[in-house]
Amino acid sequence: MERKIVLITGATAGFGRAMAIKFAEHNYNVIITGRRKERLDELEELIKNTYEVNVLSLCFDVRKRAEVKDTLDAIPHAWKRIDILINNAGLAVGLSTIQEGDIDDWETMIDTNIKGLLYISRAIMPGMVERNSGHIINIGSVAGKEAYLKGNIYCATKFAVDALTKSMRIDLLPHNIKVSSICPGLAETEFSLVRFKGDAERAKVPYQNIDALMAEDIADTAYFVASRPPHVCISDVIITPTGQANAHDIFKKV
Ligand code: NDP
Ligand code: 8X3
Repeated sequence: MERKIVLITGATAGFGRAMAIKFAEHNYNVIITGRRKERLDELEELIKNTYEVNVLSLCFDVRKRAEVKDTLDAIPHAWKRIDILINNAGLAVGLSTIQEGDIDDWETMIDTNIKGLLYISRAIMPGMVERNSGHIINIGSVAGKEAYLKGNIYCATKFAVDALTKSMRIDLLPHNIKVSSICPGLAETEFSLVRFKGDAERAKVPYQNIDALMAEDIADTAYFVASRPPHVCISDVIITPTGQANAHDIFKKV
């Protein structure tokens, strides 16, 4: 049987990298994307040396509309039939009250988490519609279920991901396309390092005194969601560490 193809945005770190490895382990051909070319090259090498699958690396910035379209339009024919799109690329930048927020940080989050997801999806959805088949998995967050102190714009972008997931599911319903979201809580990746702009000491704090989720937990979940039978669509998964009840309530061991 022909191998299925999964396209994972933001595969140079964290969830995206773990998901690329997980899907390769399950015999998928994987398209990996991100801005850091050396990381893409390293992951491509690792997957090709470990699994008998094909890898296509695409280095681009999801915020750049023309770059997204041109890159995805130019995918080699053999890779065009994308079965699963995982919209994972995203970030939080900064953690401050809304009245003190940095507008450049706001733009980065809105451009990446909302507009980037839309640019990618707009390029991939017509092929899925044409084939009357496909699955889109959007990575949301507990921050898209409840707002939390100083989360403001990041939360708003993840609320938008929630709304877009629901909208996609409705609009794509006649075309046999599954649309799911996975909404993680605290997970130890490069997320905090990016949020705190490279301040490694500050970035450690959220993960102290709690067994946070690991990227592999999200990869397992994504593969579970993707591997249900054709008549089953998992709409939404909220996944947190056992020590976290929701976006606000985190139990730290002392
Ligand atoms: P990481 O920082 O470890 O990974 C983020 C990935 O997104 C990287 O591969 C990065 O690649 C990519 N990315 C960021 N900006 C762009 C861009 N402009 N263009 C292309 N790729 C980009 O974070 P996580 O793995 O934790 O985050 C993945 C997703 O999960 C995000 O959407 C995040 O909001 C969400 N999330 C994270 C949680 C957590 O606690 N970790 C919890 C809930 C949700 P590169 O820099 O190479 O471009
Ligand atoms: C990332 C989880 O709670 O840090 O989306 O916003 S949180």
